[in-house]
Amino acid sequence: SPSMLCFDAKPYPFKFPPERTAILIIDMQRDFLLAKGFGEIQGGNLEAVQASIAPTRKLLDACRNAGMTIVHTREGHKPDLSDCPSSKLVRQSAAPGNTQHKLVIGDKGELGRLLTRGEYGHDIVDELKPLPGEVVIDKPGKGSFWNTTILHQLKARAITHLIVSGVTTECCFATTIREANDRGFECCGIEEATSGYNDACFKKSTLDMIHWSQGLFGFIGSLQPLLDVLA
Ligand code: TIU
Repeated sequence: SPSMLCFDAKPYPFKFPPERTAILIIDMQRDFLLAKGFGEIQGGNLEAVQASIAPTRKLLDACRNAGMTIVHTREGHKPDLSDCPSSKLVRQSAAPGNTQHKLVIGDKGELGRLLTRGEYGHDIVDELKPLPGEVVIDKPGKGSFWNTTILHQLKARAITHLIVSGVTTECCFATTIREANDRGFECCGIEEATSGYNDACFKKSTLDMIHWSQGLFGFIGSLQPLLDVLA
């Protein structure tokens, strides 16, 4: 059986076999993190969301050095939006009755067409740019498992455990952990390496829901104890 590492987490220490563990970096795209991107246009607090960039870089460096499987995801759509879920088309794209957002998915913003594959804003921020050989998953949904190959990519590498980071905590980070938990993966989110568009209370609620009741959806740990065991 594979060798295990262990670090402090809620609701109890997280044990994982590094060679069967992938780090997921959710949607660290310019559209969600930078000024004039989709997130800011939708009313997100950029200062709050940018807080996870530097800690996620530390986590990524440590996991690369440990030789772990690295998986990056990007939320976005084909240029004709044919892969955009109908609910999202109605509320976040130019549909009759949508008066909430001035610019919506597929519209041209200053970083290119919003959440559209191939555009500058759709790609990952420079600090976290994927290296050759790392897995990049393009996803049309909030979760990483719907309409993607991620399950096959993880199974092909015999991955059983996931360390999860990225943005936003309340949206794609939480949805992905819930999807992964239902598929049998042991998940641990890293508190400093995720952030969202709201206040600290909003983030705390999301993280508490994940580890509540003896780990309803998984574990939540802090960055430094994980860096210590990977060193
Ligand atoms: N709106 C929001 O908080 N997030 C997203 O739309 N996508 C991700 O969380 N990546």
